[in-house]
Amino acid sequence: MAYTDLRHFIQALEKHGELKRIALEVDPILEIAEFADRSVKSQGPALLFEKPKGSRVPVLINAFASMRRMELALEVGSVDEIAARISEYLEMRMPEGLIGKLKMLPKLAEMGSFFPRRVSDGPCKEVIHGKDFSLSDYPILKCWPQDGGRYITLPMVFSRNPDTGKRNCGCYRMQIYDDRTAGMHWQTHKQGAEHYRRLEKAGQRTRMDVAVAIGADPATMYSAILPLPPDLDEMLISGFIRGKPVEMVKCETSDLEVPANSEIVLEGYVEIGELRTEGPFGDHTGFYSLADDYPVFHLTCLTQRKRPIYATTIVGPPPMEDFYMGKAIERIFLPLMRLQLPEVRDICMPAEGIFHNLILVAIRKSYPGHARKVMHAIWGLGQAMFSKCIVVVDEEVNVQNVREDAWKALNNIDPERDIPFVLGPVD
Ligand SMILES: Cc1cc2nc3c(=O)[nH]c(=O)nc-3n(C[C@H](O)[C@H](O)[C@H](O)COP(=O)(O)O)c2cc1C
Ligand SMILES: [Mn+2]
Repeated sequence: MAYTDLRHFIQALEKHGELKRIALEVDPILEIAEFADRSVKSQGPALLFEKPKGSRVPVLINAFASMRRMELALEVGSVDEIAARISEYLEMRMPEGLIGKLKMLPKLAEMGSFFPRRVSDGPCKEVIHGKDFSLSDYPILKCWPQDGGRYITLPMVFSRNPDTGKRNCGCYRMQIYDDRTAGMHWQTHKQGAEHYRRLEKAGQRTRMDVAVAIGADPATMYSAILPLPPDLDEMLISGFIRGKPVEMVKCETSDLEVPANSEIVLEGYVEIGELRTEGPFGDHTGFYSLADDYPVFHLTCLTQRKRPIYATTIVGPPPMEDFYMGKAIERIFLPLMRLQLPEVRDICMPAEGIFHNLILVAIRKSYPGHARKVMHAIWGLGQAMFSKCIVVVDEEVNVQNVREDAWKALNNIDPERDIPFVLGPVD
């Protein structure tokens, strides 16, 4: 049964002993992050800070920070079940004969039921602030001592492709500048940045509508980080994962839509051409990302539930919450990778490789040079383009066992012959 919203998921976490409430006053400036870091490093539960200092809004963190919690979030016994469901659809072909076609009808009907649905109202509109509102009312974290400020770290950022009209939702951190402006850290390869570039190039409009939802049912929140192809709607994929359409409601000040079950919605725009220094930020690499110029998000309206919950995360030296979110991506996307590359048996992105520094790949090798073909193919696959090192091993090596991989790979390579260097985009 699909979660209706974030609080429904919180109930489930609590029921399964996966959540701890903290009634003590804790400061969103550095303190909450420190608790969250220690908790995830010691396999602790998700944390709900009921009394963040300086705000009446509780803070949820580490809600996805273990494989068990990922399974609860996606409502599966194992994330491999989602991979299996994807494979089932991928293998679906038009069958022969009437009986065969009739048998397919239920599957096709199921597919139709994943599409997002527009509704006229929703809990995210319980309170509408058109005039008096400030980002400082929310317990937005400062995560690390040298961070440039407070950051919204787990938003769902909605925008539309100006050419196709297709919606995108991506998770891009936002640095708080003041009551109503924030940095919009969409990296140049991401869809938000692509929409911005297209508008800039068209040169007709000076503003790009952007809506930011914070906190929703977990599949919808999770869909914002999935490395989907451009123009594939994250809300459709969330519907597929939940087995229930995502209900979307129109914004007050733009034509964008946001999940009706959101906790908090920031409506606004990015001014084309306006850039401002963003960062530094203690990043998922475990190092600070340096300050750089990014677009500025201007808040024009804020809508929320009566008593919203603020969902966030911190990234830093691995493993952090994002490792578990990424591990689930690794499992869910394997069947899609195998569609292009059936010789791939398994892949592993170990925590220390922070997603883009290392991918271990086991293949069924059929010919000389096969490993090189696989490497180049992976560099050509969506966000796998960021992979700094791809290590290809034979299928009998268990890529999930990093010790075994280091041992066998290092023992058997002739570095001069076996390591090709190439140029490509980086994270
Ligand atoms: C916790 C977390 C924070 C993230 N922060 C950013 C960010 O600040 N900028 C960015 O471009 N991607 C960030 N990402 C990665 C994107 O969400 C991810 O690449 C996503 O697939 C982008 O979606 P898009 O392809 O629709 O643009 C973050 C991911 C996670 C899990
Ligand atoms: Mn996308």
